[in-house]
Amino acid sequence: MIQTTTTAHTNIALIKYWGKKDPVLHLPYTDSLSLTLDSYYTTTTTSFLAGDTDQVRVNNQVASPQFFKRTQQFLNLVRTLNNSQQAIAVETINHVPTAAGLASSASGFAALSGSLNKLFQMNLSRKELSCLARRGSGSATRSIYGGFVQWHQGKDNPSSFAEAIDENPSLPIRLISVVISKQAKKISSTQGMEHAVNTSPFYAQWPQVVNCDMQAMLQALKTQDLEAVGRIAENNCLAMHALNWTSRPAFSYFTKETLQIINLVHKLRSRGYCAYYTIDAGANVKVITSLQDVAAVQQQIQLNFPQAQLTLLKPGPGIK
Ligand code: 2P0
Repeated sequence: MIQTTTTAHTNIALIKYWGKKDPVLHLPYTDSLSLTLDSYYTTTTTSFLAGDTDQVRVNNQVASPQFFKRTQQFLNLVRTLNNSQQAIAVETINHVPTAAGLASSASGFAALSGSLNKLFQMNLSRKELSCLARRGSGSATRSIYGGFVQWHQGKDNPSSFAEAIDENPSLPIRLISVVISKQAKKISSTQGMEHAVNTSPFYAQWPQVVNCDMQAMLQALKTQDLEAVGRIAENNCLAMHALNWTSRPAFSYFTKETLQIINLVHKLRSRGYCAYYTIDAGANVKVITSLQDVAAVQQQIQLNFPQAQLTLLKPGPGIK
């Protein structure tokens, strides 16, 4: 039996993707930029099945109907590309604990794309693989590569791909994932960004904001300016969330604790620590800091939020 396995790591966006100009192809309105993370990854094995029913298992259990449906849609796409009707078995192991507050769809669809690429002997380049992963989930586009990664929005399927900017960063960046809420978010990323695109009067500004932030971020990475990387990421994150606050009706992923952690980060920064924050489509906060300050920053967060679960994150590799 032919069986192929691929591992892909999660990523955190420092310049956010928020809005699709083509919801079917998952073409975003803007570029985005992320850091692939070391500790959290997904390993996916695929094989052909004799019958005509796909099988999807996650962490050694039959997948939920919702997970099965999303995976099968992706299998259908890959079968169409390969002129195939064969049923497929998918075995996914997520080393992304829900407690980490990070999405597993990025690593999940990147790993699935890599595994199917080998199973169908498609011989896709990494650039083509990132296009394929995009069809599963936008953020998966970036998880093909390690380190700092830019996703070019593009104008059609082949031109919307990710590219490595620095796969083995020497920048001493560290992240602390601060999990304060394990409740499932009420509004998914897909729904949240769609609502912002359709109703926020400020959405028209978003592409300009991202263009500016992207230029500044690329420059900061070139000059290895970690404080600038943190500052630009924090500002971009706030601009993304402002789209949600200004949607009609307005919504927010922030909770009381989110704002309290933001305040603490400001306080730590005023005391001279390298500390910035970024927040995705949820209440949890990722604190951006330096190798030098990470221990002190971590200690201060834990002291102020004894109930929070903290995880230390470093740059990670691309798919294997
Ligand atoms: C990002 N997020 O750039 C942004 C920032 C969350 C906030 O991409 O609809 O699961 O499947 O393309 O990739 C999370 O959304 O959304 C995300 P779909 P995805 O990382």
